[in-house]
Amino acid sequence: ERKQPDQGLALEEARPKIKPPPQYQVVLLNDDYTPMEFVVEVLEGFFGMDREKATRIMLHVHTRGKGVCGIYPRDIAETKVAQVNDYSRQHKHPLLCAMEQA
Ligand code: NFA
Repeated sequence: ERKQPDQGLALEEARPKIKPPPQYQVVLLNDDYTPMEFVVEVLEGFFGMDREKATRIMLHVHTRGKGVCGIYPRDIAETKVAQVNDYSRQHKHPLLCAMEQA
């Protein structure tokens, strides 16, 4: 039986550059109209925060203009942004959610 040429140990010789998938910050933007309670409920419902953390992040967005809700791979970040914006529009609030590369 013929032997195949020795291709070496792939794990030792082939060192493909692999990068971790880019991460994205999902952020909320402040506005003058969305009720604070609605923002807290969004942070609890879509980002798994307890009331204390959700209130802290909401107040940060309210006073600083923007705040990070979570950091995710692109597909998950895109889904969160779409879900939050759809939910806010359904409730007739102008709350804006967006993503930024981390
Ligand atoms: N600024 C809004 C208000 O005073 C509350 C708010 C907080 C809105 C965080 C959007 C994001 N009702």
